Amino acid sequence: TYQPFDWDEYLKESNSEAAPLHCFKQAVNPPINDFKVGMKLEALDPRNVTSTCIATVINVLGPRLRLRLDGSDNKNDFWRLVDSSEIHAIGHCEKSGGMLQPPLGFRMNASSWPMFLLKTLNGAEMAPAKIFQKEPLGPGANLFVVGQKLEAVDKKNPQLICCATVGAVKNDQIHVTFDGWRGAFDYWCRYDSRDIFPVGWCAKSGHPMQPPGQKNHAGARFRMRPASIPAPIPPTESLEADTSAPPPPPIVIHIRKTCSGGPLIDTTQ
Ligand code: MLY
Repeated sequence: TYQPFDWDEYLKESNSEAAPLHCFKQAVNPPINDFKVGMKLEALDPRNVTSTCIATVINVLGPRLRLRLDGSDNKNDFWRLVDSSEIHAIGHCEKSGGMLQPPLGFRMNASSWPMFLLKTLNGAEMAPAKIFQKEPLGPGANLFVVGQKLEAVDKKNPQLICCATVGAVKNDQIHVTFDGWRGAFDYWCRYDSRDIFPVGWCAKSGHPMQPPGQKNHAGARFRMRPASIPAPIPPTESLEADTSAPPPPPIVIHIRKTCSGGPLIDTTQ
């Protein structure tokens, strides 16, 4: 059975606080996801945000959609919340005086776009306008404080939402650091990014959450350990020189004379 991550326990053990709800541009209650795999919609091309393209829902996870631009490849999928301002029902672009564009990297000749569009939309299942949700307003200023915990999209593995900490705050940006991952996945983003969520958002929305990694001391301290195995001794106690103990005996290494010990071993002695 799926056990949700115990944030209360983690906040206590790490002696830290959750960033308050009002810091985030997220709905107080995560939006309902009525989208189905295969539905088509309009989305801004993430690689060329001046273009509105046709996208297909490839996957759904909690209130998020995995999207693929029609006419593009399967290597550039992206995730959007159902209350993203970057997705709309088919027809929205034309109603607002725009024209649907081929995605960046359209796999056919540009001249075949009008016919491709026609064939793509013919008989397609289009996501109804009523299942799109209005984007929340969000805070008017950066209210984050260094050390606060949050849940954040791992931009290198964007299907994942993970345990994270505000590592730094600068003007309208925050540095998102992933607990237990030694900085390899950290990034800066605006305080009103749609990729950051309050503690408990995943559990509330039915989205999986990645617990802290175990690749640094912070992660290791919170790793689940059976009660039968004693806690490791902190390095300050185990590695510091103990002047009361006698010096250890010299180490003797025996090497057979017929063997080569390498350039640093003198076998003539
Ligand atoms: N298999 C990948 C996943 C890394 C995920 C890191 N996130 C959770 C911050 C790896 O180990 O590199």
